[in-house]
Amino acid sequence: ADICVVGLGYIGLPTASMFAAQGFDVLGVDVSAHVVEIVNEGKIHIEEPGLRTLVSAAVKSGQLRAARAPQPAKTFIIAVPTPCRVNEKRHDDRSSDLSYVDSAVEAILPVLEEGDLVILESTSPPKTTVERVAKPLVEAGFTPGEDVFVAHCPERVLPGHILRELTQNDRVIGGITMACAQRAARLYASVVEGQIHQTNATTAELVKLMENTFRDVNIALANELAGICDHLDVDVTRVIELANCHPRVNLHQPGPGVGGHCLPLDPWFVIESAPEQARLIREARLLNQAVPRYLVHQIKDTLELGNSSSAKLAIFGVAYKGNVDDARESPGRDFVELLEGEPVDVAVYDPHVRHFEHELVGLQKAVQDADAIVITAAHDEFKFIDPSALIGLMRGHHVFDFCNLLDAKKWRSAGFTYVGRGVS
Ligand code: SAJ
Repeated sequence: ADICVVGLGYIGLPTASMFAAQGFDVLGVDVSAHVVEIVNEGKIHIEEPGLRTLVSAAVKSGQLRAARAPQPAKTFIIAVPTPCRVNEKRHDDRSSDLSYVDSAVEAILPVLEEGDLVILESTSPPKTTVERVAKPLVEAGFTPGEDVFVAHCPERVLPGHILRELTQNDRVIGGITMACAQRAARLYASVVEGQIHQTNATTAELVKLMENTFRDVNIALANELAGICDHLDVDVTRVIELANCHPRVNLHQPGPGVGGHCLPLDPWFVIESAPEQARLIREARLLNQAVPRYLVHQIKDTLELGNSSSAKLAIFGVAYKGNVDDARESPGRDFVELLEGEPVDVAVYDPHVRHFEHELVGLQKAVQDADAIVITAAHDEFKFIDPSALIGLMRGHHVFDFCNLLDAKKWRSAGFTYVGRGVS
């Protein structure tokens, strides 16, 4: 094959099919027999707009096929998960788990030949490319930059827009040596329309991590501001709107917490690599992590929920953000888990999510006899709900709009007590 992509998940499969669509002969590798079978049938196992058509065309044309182990190829692209787990010793700390990267490198080594290029696309802690990719190759007798080429090219696409962003975004390419960066840059230049920036591997790792850390720290600032506004009885939305009229200010939006597979994890890779230096990043991460707990308290205080009284809450939205179907690492999930320890009945409604541990119910059933509606994901559908059609079904009349998504006036005039995020 021209290219062997190891890991056929949210990044690997779109990447493999993009190269295949450009005429490369691509082999996709996954340890899961199920994934290999599905892809070979021209189908997909993940949701992403446009991906089904692309994969099906690539498989039909013979440019893309899947297997469970790598085969000889000129280029290997590693796109495996790099999870971050709660530290056993310090529970408010997390540590990276690079075992999938290690196994990918181990699987590639037996088929690696002189002149080949190995690229790590997975988001990784600083120095991973040097220590976990290049080093094993050196130990196997290769000399990176001379007889093999090693680079880090982090993916930077937004779920829901992956196919467009794969080709249009700029790419940062970090080589173990300059020759490595140049080799990888040539490959991406043939499929990417955005600019290609070359640097060294550790810089590229930190660039990717800091993009998401920038977002996380800024959201923490917005979440802190929401708390300040609660305290001062000022409307946070108005503060942000007016402050952002300044040409050099861009306050982010507060919300029910920060979810997804990137923002809640990537800052930990930076913290882990420089714990003494990364103090603000750590503080911001812990602040964002604590938001659901703070808001559950706010609900309990407002509804005057003691240990003896009980209530029914309708949680709207357990996806990690608006208009996606992905409920892993989501603030809504944190709310459901936190409320499990309270004397409340929880009903979950989400028009996008299909798989969730807690039972998912329809809108009517969720609000039936409920005391409050709690918005924890900014799905567009919620904006079109008619509050006057719901209030009669409910026992109470509270709405906690933690995404500041709803039209407060409309809900108030329908008889609801509206509480927004940093807006009371
Ligand atoms: N959020 C806020 N307030 C905001 C913006 C977002 O509370 O002002 C919350 C969202 O509701 C969500 C979380 O942050 O819970 C993350 O959402 P997101 O849209 O910021 O990011 P992701 O995780 O979907 O994708 C990010 C993107 N990174 C950046 O925009 C810098 C994407 O480009 C990356 O490729 C992706 O992470 C990744 O894979 O690293």
